[in-house]
Amino acid sequence: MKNIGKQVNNMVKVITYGTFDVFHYGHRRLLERAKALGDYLIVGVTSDDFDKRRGKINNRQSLMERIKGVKDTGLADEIIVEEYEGQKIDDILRFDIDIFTVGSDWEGHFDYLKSYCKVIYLPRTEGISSTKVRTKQRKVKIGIVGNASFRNKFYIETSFVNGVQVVGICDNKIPIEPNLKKLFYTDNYDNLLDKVDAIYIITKPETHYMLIKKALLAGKHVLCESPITINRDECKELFQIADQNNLVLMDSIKTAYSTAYSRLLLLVKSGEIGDVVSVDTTCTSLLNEKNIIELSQLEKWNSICAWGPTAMLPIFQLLGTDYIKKEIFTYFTDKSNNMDAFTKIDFIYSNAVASMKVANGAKSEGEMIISGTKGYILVPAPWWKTDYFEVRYEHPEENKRFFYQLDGEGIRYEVVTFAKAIEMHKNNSYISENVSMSISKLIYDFDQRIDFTEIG
Ligand code: C2G
Repeated sequence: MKNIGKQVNNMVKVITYGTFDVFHYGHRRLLERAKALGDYLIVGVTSDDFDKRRGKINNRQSLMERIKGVKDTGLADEIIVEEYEGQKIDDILRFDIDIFTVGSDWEGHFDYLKSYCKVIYLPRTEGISSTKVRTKQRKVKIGIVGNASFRNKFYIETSFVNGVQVVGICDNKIPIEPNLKKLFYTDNYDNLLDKVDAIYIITKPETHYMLIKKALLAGKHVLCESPITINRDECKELFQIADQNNLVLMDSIKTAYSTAYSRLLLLVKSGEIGDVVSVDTTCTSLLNEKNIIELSQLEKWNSICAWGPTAMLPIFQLLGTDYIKKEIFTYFTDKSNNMDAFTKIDFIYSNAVASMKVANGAKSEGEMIISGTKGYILVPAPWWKTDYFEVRYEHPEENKRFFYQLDGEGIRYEVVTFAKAIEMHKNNSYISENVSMSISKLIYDFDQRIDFTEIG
């Protein structure tokens, strides 16, 4: 018996789901056959978030573009968005579906839906797939510059991203990491630049300016571990060169690409905690045998360069870069080499204050707190690679908790953004040039001891 919810009596309703990235012949054939199974076809297109959660981060197209691909066929009577695990059951009940269908690559996977409607697996069209279409597009060849051990993590994360490939490495020693041994190796930067379309720089900050400038002048795109330079004017100059030459120059701070972090920014900007009166960030990691991966990176970087950009990011992104005053407090371990064990910076804005603490020679709670006139946000340690935060109010029963999966500490999403920026000829970095320049300025002020107090 058909219920009242049906649009026409005895109409057979069919539903199918998919990502439909770079819509191709296989998709069309699937939709044609799905449509032929009944009278009314509903197509569920996966949301970007849902795809991310199920491990598909390589979509070339956004949700809207993918929906358009389906719509243009004229085969779907209705298009919906698939957003969560278990939604298929909800949809089948809600739309009073008679037939669920999907390609035979999913054979058996959706048998659990048989208690709700008929399930039909349609033979998959051989010889075509989104992956094939995507890989036909030329890959962006990336070269790594530098010896920080973090480079291995970058290499591994890059392998999850379509359209890019790490092909070479420039360092003064042959890499020992098994992954990196397979790459083209050179100790001559020009040789590397000859072989790549883009470079990822993970050397000490004082070397960045020359490396970036050379790469840009050679027509190569650049992703550089923050800070881009240790001087604001140099940073500005590099962005100008990139701009004039239609090249991408991106500041690399992986936290900016964590879903939880970017959702948190939007939540705050939409007034969820009222006006922001204070942003407080702490990033510390004491060097010991347990964090050997970070050890060799931080060994060479002082606290302000290793952690400063990450700690400054939410302050600048939430309160802007036009602070009225700042004061830097530093505890040195090795002053002659500019090695700070601990640095705290206080900022005063016209309507708010902020503070950041960074250390690789001292320990504290690595959390972030954003205080507002209606409530506050707490991101527990380690906040810079978080998948979770809480919005807290005066009455605890109103508190809200948010969780967003974070894969690869944000690195793979950062590389996806970099690759897309190169492809679209558009700098779509999550970190504005202004924020990057302000980070460089603060590092400069630290080096020049401007607004500076030494403690200890
Ligand atoms: N398809 C096909 N032949 C191909 C490629 C895809 O028949 N050569 C079918 C798939 O089997 C699927 C539909 O086209 O039914 C959409 O394919 P994708 O966009 O790859 O969707 P997928 O990620 O498989 O998502 O929860 C089920 C998923 O939503 C299906």
